[in-house]
Amino acid sequence: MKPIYVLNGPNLNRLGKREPSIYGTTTLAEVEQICRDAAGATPLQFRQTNSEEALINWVHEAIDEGSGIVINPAAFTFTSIALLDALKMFEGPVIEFHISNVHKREAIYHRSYVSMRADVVMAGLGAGGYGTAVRALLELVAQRG
Ligand code: DHK
Repeated sequence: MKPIYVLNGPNLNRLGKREPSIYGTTTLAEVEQICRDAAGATPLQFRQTNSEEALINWVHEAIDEGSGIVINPAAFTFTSIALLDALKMFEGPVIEFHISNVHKREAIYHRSYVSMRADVVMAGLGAGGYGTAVRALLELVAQRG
């Protein structure tokens, strides 16, 4: 089976220390382990970057080599048409994931470009929700055969 991709955007490398009242104290390394436990035997590419170019290049890689994407684009969610355009070329299932409930936060976090392509949007489950997102993605991939 082609790998699933879990892609993370800017500032998420600071998880654990970053605004714990919003993002909790789980580190990115712990998030990766949560995803790998949820994926089981399914191959998984787990990445994080503060660079828009790198994130877009990983979506391009997934277009050729991946079966599904869970993406937390972080701030690029609300700014990047380029990322949306890249995701539009991906044919597999896409889950947009946010640790916090962005709709409960400041207005700058309310309008997502990524949601224009995402099949599913998850927000507010906390860092543990990454496991739920990976399991949901595996189901979508299986449904699509
Ligand atoms: C993470 C960020 O960095 C913010 O820019 C988003 C998202 C929310 C999160 O909840 O995972 O607004």
